[in-house]
Amino acid sequence: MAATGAVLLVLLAFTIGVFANDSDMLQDVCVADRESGIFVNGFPCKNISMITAEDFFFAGIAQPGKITNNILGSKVTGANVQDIPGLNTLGVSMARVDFAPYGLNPPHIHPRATEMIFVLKGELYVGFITTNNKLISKVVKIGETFVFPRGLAHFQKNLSKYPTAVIAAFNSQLPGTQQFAAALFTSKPDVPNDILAQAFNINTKKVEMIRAGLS
Ligand SMILES: *[C@@H]1O[C@H](CO)[C@@H](O)[C@H](O)[C@H]1NC(C)=O
Ligand SMILES: *[C@@H]1O[C@H](CO)[C@@H](O)[C@H](O)[C@H]1NC(C)=O
Ligand SMILES: CC(=O)N[C@H]1CO[C@H](CO)[C@@H](O)[C@@H]1O
Repeated sequence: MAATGAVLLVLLAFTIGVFANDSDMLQDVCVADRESGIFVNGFPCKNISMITAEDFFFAGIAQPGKITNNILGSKVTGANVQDIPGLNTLGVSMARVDFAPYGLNPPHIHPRATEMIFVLKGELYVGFITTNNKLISKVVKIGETFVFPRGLAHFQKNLSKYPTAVIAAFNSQLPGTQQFAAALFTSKPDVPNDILAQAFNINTKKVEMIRAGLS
């Protein structure tokens, strides 16, 4: 019985380890045809005779992103399959994050990817939290890298006196992002106040205060 359990556990770990990534490609390229109106896992392919270098090119992370959220003071600029159709089925993407003074990229997860950051400039306090609620954190500086394992809560905060930015790499064409504060307090329709009050052990007035502060 114990042996069967162990085998099942190993199989489960194996399955998660091996299959927890974007699907393998079955051809050279499958440039996303976002006008097709067909919904599949990923995007259908453009006619290969119609593809060009532009399908594989993006200049959008060459320059700092414009920071418009003054509470958080950070801006994420994606470079994923929504920006680069040639990434469809390739299982990788990037992003750039720019930080205002004391700017924060707030706690969030990427359901489909591990993330590796490279500090372009400045100094950041970064961390992730394991499923045992252990915080793994570090101050990282220009030229240094840090890894946020797939699906775990993580954040980055600008600490330095200098302009701060990171480049992020992901093992998914579209890693997806879910910010905890936004997901819980600004969803449409609302998560009921009593659910949040009970979850955070606060009263519903405080739930409404948090909601108001975020929207
Ligand atoms: C792909 O494009 C080529 C060139 O325009 C065309 O000859 C061919 O019929 C197209 N294939 C399909 C399946 O539409
Ligand atoms: C963070 O970066 C901005 C520029 O994006 C810079 O002006 C600011 O001084 C930095 N913040 C801190 C706390 O050093
Ligand atoms: C590196 C890796 O884990 N690759 C796997 C990704 O997922 C596909 C199935 O979708 C596997 O075939 C790969 O081995």
